[in-house]
Amino acid sequence: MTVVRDAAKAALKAQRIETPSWGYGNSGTRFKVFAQPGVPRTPWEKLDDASKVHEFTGVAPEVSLHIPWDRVDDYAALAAYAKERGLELGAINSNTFQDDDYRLGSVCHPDPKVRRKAVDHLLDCVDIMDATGSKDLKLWFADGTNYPGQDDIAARQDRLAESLAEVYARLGDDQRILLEYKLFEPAFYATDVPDWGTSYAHCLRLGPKARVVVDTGHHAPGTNIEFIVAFLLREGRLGGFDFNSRFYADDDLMVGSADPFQLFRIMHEVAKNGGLRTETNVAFMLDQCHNIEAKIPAVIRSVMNVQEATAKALLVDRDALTAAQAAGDVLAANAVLMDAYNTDVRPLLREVREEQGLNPDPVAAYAASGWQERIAAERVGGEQAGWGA
Ligand code: AOS
Ligand code: ZN
Ligand code: ZN
Repeated sequence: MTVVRDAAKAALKAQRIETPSWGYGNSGTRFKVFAQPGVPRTPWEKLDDASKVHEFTGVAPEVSLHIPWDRVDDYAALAAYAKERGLELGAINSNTFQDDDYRLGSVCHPDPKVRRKAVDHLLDCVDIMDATGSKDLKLWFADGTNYPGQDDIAARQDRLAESLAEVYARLGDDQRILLEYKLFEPAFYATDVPDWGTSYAHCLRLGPKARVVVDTGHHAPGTNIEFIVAFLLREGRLGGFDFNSRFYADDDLMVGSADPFQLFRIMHEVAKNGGLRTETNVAFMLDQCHNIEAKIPAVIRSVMNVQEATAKALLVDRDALTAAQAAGDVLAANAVLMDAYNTDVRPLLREVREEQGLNPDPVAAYAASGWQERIAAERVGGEQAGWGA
């Protein structure tokens, strides 16, 4: 078991969890967004906050940006600013859902002029990636219809495929499209990329630089997300995660808060199927909004929740599991998984942090750092980061 523990510790130290710029700003649900003192007013200040999360956890060096919420004049300067703080700019998230033009969709819109505008925005996002050094363009489309008959479902797929192909052709050799799916909302009848199968089919047509991103909050209740993860990893098409929790629909609560067992099952499939290896290139991103809870501590807690699920997944006794599965011993196989899940991994993670020169308790270390008091005093007025993602 010492060997397993040591390997787990090494993997935990190597883990990278990307945090979202919009998680630091005043964002939340489509209802009231409760303003908090000291929230960032600019993308630069969002990076300052993200650097605190990395400072106290040691595993969150990347920050996803959202365009236009994080629009700046000089993206190379923003990347340099990130670098000075030990950070890197991660996925660029596009926005083809906020303008009035997008009432009937963006890349699937029946009017070619609107599709052109949407595709041009996506191409702009690739230009930004060139400047920031970001490798991933994360696409989520709010496209869909609210009423049967409103538009032609198959024609919308054709428009989507055509738009995606144009963006794909613009990608550099080491850049990727990560295509996100979402069952419903804001469209209520037929979403144009509602599930992993639709995303996967488009990615297959596009080519090897297109992969599926799994937002944990975007499924029907009861969906077996870990099956999707295992399948996509096996096909080499899992691009990454948008981690969050949901109780009912897409509500972007802290990952691991609603169903830690589900997160463990997902991380077990990730770990078992090579998803933690650098070369597999799976992006572990958070996609969350913190509306009533303090933002930076919430991001720290979320990172820790991912670490805990990962630690448990890494402690699964794989030899025992394989042996029980081969013997058809249902109860023994299930017990192997449950033993790992029921292990208290917090002492192990405290050890990992100490070995990395970190405070074993990131939440307490952040609270003691005085950063929260400082930003509350220095930053007057926070920007509205945008509609909840
Ligand atoms: C929307 O529901 C999604 O979860 C997106 O991932 C979102 O668009 C993005 O993360 C930020 O805009
Ligand atoms: Zn998402
Ligand atoms: Zn979402």
